[in-house]
Amino acid sequence: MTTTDDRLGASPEPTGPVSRIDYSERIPNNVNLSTDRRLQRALESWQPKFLDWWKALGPALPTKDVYLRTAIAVGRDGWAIYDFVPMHEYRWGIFLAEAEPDRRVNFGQHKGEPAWQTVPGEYRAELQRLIVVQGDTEPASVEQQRHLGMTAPSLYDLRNLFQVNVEEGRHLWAMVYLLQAYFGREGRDEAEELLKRNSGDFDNPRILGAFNEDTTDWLQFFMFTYFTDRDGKYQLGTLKESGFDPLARTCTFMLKEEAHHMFVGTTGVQRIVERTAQLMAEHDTDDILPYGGIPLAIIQRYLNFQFSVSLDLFGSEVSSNAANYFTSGLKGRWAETRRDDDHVLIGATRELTKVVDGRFATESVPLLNALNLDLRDEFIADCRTGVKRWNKALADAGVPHRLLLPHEGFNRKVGVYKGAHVSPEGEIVDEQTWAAHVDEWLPGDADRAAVASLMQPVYEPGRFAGWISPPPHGINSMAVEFDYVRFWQQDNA
Ligand code: BYC
Repeated sequence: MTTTDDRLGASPEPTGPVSRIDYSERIPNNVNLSTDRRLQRALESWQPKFLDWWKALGPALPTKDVYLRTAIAVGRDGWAIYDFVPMHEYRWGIFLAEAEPDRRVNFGQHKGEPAWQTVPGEYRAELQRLIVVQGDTEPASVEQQRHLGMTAPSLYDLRNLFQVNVEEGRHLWAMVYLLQAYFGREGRDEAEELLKRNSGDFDNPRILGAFNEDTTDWLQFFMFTYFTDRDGKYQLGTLKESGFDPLARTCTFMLKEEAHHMFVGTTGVQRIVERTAQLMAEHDTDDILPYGGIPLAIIQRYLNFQFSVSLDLFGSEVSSNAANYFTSGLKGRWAETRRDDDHVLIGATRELTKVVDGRFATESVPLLNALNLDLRDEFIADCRTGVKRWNKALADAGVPHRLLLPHEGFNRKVGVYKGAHVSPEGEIVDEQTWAAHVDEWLPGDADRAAVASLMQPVYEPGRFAGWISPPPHGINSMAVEFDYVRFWQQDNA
C-alpha cells in the first residue's frame, strides 16, 4: 500500500536545455509575460472570467484535491510534476515549446522564408479563424464531460477524467494567449466569446458539430477520447507545422499533453471490451447486461457514432479553405516535413471516392483541395490500430465476435457522403433500409438507458465498477489502489 510520502512522485529531472516555467507569476508562463504589461493585464482580466466559467461549467463533482500532472518545463524530459491539487487552483498557464533557431515556413507559396513571429497582415482573418475554431473545442469538451464525475467507475478513472479536463482548460489558455497577444482588440473579443458559446446551447452553440453532442456516460467518454481527441491530435499536428511560429510552438507543446488523452481513450475502451469478453465467456451469452457488463453490440453502436461524428470534424473532403490554409503556409499536412514531395502541391492530384447515382464513384481531384481528406485518411489509419487492439482482447478471451471500424461514408453530415445512406459495412442503402436498420447501427435511447443503468459511482480506492476491468498499472508509478481523488467528506468523517 502506498504511504503519504510516496504520493508526490515527480517525473525525471530535465536533461537538456529547457525554458522553465515561472510559477511565481499569477499566470505561469514561459513567454516572459511580465515584460509585456499590456498583454499581462489583458490576460489577468480574462483569468477571473475563465475561473467563473470553470466553476459554472467545469467538473460538477465536488472534490477536495486530485493527483494531477502539472507542466513545469517544456523540454523533452522531466516536463511535469504530479501532486495533489484542488482543481480550481490548478496552475493553468501559457507554455510554448522551445523556439527552433532559424525555423522556416516549410510548405506552400512562402516555403523557405523565415517563419513568421508576427501575424502576416494578409492572413490575419484566416489565422484568427483557425485559432478560434481550435480554441472553441477545448472548453466545449470540458462542458460535455461536466457530469461524468458523478458516475466514475473508479478513483483512477475519475482522476484521468479530471486530468483531461484541466489540460483541455490549459489548451484554451494556449489559444487565448495567441488571440490576445497577436490579434489586438478582435482577439480579445474572441477570447471572451470562447467562454460565452456553450456546448449544446440552443442559441449560442460551439462551432463544430461533435462538440455539441452530449457525453452521456463513460462508454461515450472513452469513445470520445479515443476518436475525437484523436482528431485533436491530427489537427494540432497540422497546426504545429504552421509558418506562424507562435502557433506552431504552442501546438507542439499541446501535443505532448494530448498523448495522455489518447491513452485514456484507448485503454478505457480496451478495459471495457476485456470485461465484456470475460462476462461473455463466463456466461456463454451475448446478453451480458443482466450480469453487469456492456454488450458488444452496444459498444459497436457507440463506436459507430463517435467515429462518424469525428470524421465530420475534418470538414469537406474538397475544400478551398484547406487549399488556402496550406498555400498560405498557415496549416500544413500531418508530418509535413517528413513527406517526400515538393510541399507546394501545385498540379498534384489524388483520388476521391463519393456517391454518384447510388454507387461509389472515384474521381481525380487537385490534392491541394483534398487536404482535409489527406488528414482524414491519416486519422482513419490510426483509428484502425485501436480497433485491432480491442479485437485482440476479444480473440484472447476466445470470443468469436469482432468490432468493426465503420465505412467512412457511414452517418456523415459533412462532405461528399452527406445525404447518402451508407451502412457500417460500406453498402449504399436507400432511405427505407436505413430507417429499418438505424437502431442496429447507432445507439438509441434504449442503449443509453442500458449503459446509464450500469453507471454507478465507485469511489473506494482500488475498487472498479463491474463493467470495466482494472488497469494493469496506476498513474506515474503509483499503485492502482492509490486514492487518486480525495473528497471533503473523508476529512470530516
Ligand atoms: N461542424 O471547407 P470546409 C480538438 C464549417 S478537435 C460544423 O468543409 P474547412 C479537441 C467550417 O468551419 C480539433 N461546421 O472545412 C478534441 C467552414 O465554416 P466557415 C479542432 C463545420 O474549413 C477533443 C465551413 O463549414 N481543431 O482539438 O476546410 C477534445 C466549410 O468548411 C464542420 C480544428 O478543427 C463541422 N464538423 O475545415 C478537445 C483545427 N466542418 O469557416 C479538443 C482548426 C466544417 O466557412 N480548424 N465546418 O464559416 C480547421 O482547420 C477547419 O476549420 C476545419 C474545417 C478542419 C474544422
